[in-house]
Amino acid sequence: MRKIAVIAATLLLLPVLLAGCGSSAVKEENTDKADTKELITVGFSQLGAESDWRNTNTQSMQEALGTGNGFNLIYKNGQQKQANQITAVRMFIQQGVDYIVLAPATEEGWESVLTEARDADIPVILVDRRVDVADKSLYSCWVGSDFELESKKMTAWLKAFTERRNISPENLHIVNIQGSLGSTAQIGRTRGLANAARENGWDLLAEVSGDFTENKGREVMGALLKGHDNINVVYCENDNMAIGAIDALESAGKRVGQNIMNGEVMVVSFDGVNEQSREYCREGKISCIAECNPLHGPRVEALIEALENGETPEKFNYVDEGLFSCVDAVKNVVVDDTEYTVQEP
Ligand code: GZL
Repeated sequence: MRKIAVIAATLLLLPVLLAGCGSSAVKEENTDKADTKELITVGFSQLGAESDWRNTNTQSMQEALGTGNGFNLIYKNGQQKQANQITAVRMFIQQGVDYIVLAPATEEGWESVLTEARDADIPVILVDRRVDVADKSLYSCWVGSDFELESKKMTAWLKAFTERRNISPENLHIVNIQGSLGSTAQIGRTRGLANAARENGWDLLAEVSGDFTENKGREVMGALLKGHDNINVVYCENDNMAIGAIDALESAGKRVGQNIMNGEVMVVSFDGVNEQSREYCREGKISCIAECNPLHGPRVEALIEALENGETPEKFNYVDEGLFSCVDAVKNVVVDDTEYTVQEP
């Protein structure tokens, strides 16, 4: 947008400049223009509003990229549809924004629109989930979570819990209520559980997507209970689905907790943003939450400032995240030689 502003200002001043008589008033005006820092226009394509995590992420971006911080933010909600996001990115290109920030719903199918952005000389910053493109120069940088590490922390917690309670690995009968299929968060959290189940000898009964929403989580849990009578661990790839799943479990007369050898069903989850899920964690209805940090706004602001200063930021920027639980059996876990202390939610 600033590009358009500069060209327009120059064309307006051209007659005066050509006449070789820029009056002091024009000069002062021109000087004034040079002094006022133009707002940086950012087109932000958010994937949707499916969860509390997503809404907190949106709020963080809107606060960091507000006019008070020197930004003109154009926000578009993709309603979890890639086609809507591609339309939004194309609109940003036509508008001539200074930067595009993209939170992609899924990893595949971004080459052509990101190529159009590069051809228009508009830098793209990715937030949260990733895109699967061969040419990594199609985006300047990415900020988000290591989703497989989140899963490794969760499964390390689950392994430590079974060892402290002398539960044989083969007695864990797990269902995975997955996030939106093809999203980086789902891919990493699903892979982490599948690897741990194979390595530890856990019985992974089913993997079904709840699309990161509470209603779908409730619906999927109900269907899983009809198909399996021995479920004792429900691994939910976000809090909203865990809340829906707990509702379905209790409606079916199940007790939710840690006494899984005596009929209770353990629920574990990801995010730690939703207040209801944090309350459930304090009550023990959710046994463990792997934190997923939504506050990417300040990081994106810093990345844009770096790019404005001609710097080359790190390509991949990871946020720090922990583990929440009130189950006293496990105080910390070690993953890839790093110790994570379990915190109260
Ligand atoms: C994770 C993010 C996921 C959250 C869900 O970074 O992509 O999407 O875990 C959200 O709550 O819907």
